This record gives sequence, C-alpha cells and structure tokens, in this order.
Amino acid sequence: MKIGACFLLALLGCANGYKNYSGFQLLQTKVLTNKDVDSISPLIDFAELDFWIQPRVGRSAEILIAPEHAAYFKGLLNSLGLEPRVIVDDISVHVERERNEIEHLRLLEKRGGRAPALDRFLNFEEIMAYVDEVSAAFPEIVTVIEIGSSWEGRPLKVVKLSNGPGKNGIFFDSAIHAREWIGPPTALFAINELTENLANNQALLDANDWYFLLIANPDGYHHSWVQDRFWRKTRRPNNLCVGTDPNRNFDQHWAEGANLTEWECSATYPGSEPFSEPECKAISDFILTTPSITMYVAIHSYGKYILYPWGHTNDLPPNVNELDAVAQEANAAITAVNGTVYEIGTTANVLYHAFGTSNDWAYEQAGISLAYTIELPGGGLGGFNPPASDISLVNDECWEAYKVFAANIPLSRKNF
Ligand code: 0X9
Ligand code: ZN
Repeated sequence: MKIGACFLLALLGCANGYKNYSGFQLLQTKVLTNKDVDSISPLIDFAELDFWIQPRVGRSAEILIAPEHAAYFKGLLNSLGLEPRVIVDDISVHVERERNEIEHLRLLEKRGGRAPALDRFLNFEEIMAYVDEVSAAFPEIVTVIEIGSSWEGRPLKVVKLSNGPGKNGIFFDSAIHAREWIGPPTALFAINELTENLANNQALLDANDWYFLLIANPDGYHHSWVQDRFWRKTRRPNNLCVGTDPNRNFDQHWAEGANLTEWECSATYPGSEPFSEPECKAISDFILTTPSITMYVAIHSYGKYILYPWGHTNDLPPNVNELDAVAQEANAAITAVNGTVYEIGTTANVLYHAFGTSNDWAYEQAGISLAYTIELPGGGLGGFNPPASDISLVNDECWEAYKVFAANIPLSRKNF
C-alpha cells in the first residue's frame, strides 16, 4: 500500500506530496498592442499555459509554463511576434523559499494571545482555529455563520461583526482563487482591528456590520498548501480534469466567451452549469437571504487594481460615476499609506473579459450597487508568493481601503 502510494506520487511528479515545479518558467511577453492581444487570446484557455497576468493592451502578459512545453510555446509566442522572455527561470526556488520561510516563522512564533499571526501566511486549519478563538473571545460582537460546505466537506465560515441590529453590511470574499494567499491576511487584519483594537475603531462597528468569508474556496486553498502551490480552482473532479474556476461559476453571463476546445482542464473552466460548485451556491444563497448586505468586495491578487462591473462587456455600468468615485477614494487612502497606486476601472476595460464572477453577480443579480474586486499586489518574482515581509504593508493599505468601502455602504439594494 505504502509502496503503491509512493509510486503513484512519483508518477505524478510529487516529492513529499508536493507538486514538483522545478524547471517551470515564468514567461513575460513584450508590451502588447491591440493586434497582439487578438493573436494571443486563443491561447488563454490552453491547459498547458497558466496565465498569471492576462493579456491586455499596453501591458505584458505573464505565463507559467512547464519545462516539457517551454520550447514549443516559446516558439509559438515568438512566431506570433510576442517576444517571450524568461523572467523566472525556476519557479520551484520561490515555492521552496516560501515554504522554508513559513516553517521558520512558525518556529519563531510564541503564540499566547488571541491575535492571529499577521506576519505570515496561515493555512486553512490555522485560520479556522483563529475564527473559533475570536468568536469565543468576543461573543457580543462576533458571530460565525456556516453558510455551507465545500465539495470535500470543509466549512464555509462567514465571520460577522456587529454590535447591534438593524444595520447594513459589507461582505468580503477572499481566497476564492486558492493560490491568492495575500487576500486572507488583509481580512484577518480587519477582523483584528474590529475586535482586539475596537477601542480605536468603535465608530466603524457602530455604523454598520462587517462580513468576511475568509476562505471562499477551502478545498483549493488546502490543496495549494499541501500539494500544488499554484492551484486556482475548486477540487471537484470533472470528466477529464479536476476543478472549476469559482470566479467563473456564478450565474451572471455564465460561460459566455468560454473556449470549448480546452474546456475542463483550463484554469478558467466555468463548470458544468451555473453554481455547479457548492462554494458559489452557498455564497449566492447567503447573499440573497441577507438583504442587509448592500456592499460586496471580492479580494484577489495580483495586479494592484480596483475593479468594478462589467466584466462581460466593455459598456459602462449604470452607476459608473458612483462606483468610480468610491474606488478613487479607496485608492487615495491606499496611496496615503506608502505611495502605492492602484489602477481603477471596469474589469473588461482595465483587465479583460470575465464572465460569471462573484463581483458582477452581486451587482446584477443581487442588486448590490457598489460591488468591487480588489486585486492586491503581487510580490517577489513569482507574483502569487510575495515574501511574508510584504504582508504588513498590504494589510495597512487594505485596511484604509476597506474603511473607505465601509463608509460608503448603500442604504439598500437596487435593481437597475
Ligand atoms: O480573473 C479573475 O477572476 C480575476 N483576476 S485573477 O487574477 N485574481 O484571477 C479578476 C476578476 C475581476 N472581475 C470581476 N470580478 N468582475
Ligand atoms: Zn483571483
């Protein structure tokens, strides 16, 4: 049995259960023109290519590629005139650095109090343990609402912070994309500010309720810790491959524009039908049955963007002026911390077309007129694993932005 398991792991290219990323390269294209974006776009859904930065005019795309496919795809990109160059020669070096750093910080840590470790990344169990601790320590403020379970049976826990009835609320989803580890720390930081540090933040809780779904994709998040650092999707098996992109699985212009040829194995596979993923269905049910939530923020990485609808069209949404004004205010608050500047605009205009996202679903289907996606900074050379030393600045910046969002919570839902 043991030998069989080891043999299987070896076949899968795993050492100690970890997916082996040695020799995986991060490629960067030249700055893309309109025509370049058209010629690279058909490659987006190729299972062999993991786009870390999607193609867009005036930017370079970044693509992770396995060693066995590198020569072919570099040739292909070159033949399209996209001038790929290797910006990270061996991404496994970064994965190992990160793993060692986490172990090192864990050893140094002497946890006694309730405050979460805010200076390193926390795994799913550590985050759930903190959720239990904080709700036990602040029962008059913190309620944990289990809104459902993941495919593998992990709980989807929403932390609700409230000091009285009758208030409107802001909802955050984070780590819906498993590998985007920089999101949950910013939500943990906010929870800590509203509990341990409430004396300095009382007005924020007097004004409204706060809801945090810290890990919206628990199976994927767990998988990204124990097996494949760059896992993005859920873990429900399909016919050919495992996982659906939960941020393509919401029932809003679902699967429009999806590439049918590289369907199930693509990083942005939208699932067999809208809400095929229990994680997405649970979010939708919870939001629809909690009408006091009138603001939605999806926390992602990486790229330093504050995005708002639409993703499915380049048209502007009805209340674009209001959406933009609050985003500008949030960006100004971020910039005031340390000079960091985020880019602002609609997903389709600033980034790329995206269908079936939680952000646009909340806006159109739930009538949440202020609904955003914040793409937090990348870091180091491999964008999804910034060093732990970056966490504190990102937390400080995000906290300022989250306060601006909360200060602008609409009074009610709206259907345009
Ligand atoms: O592609 C995505 O789902 C998000 N980017 S990421 O690199 N984190 O995967 C952007 C989606 C933003 N758009 C909307 N939510 N509308
Ligand atoms: Zn994401």
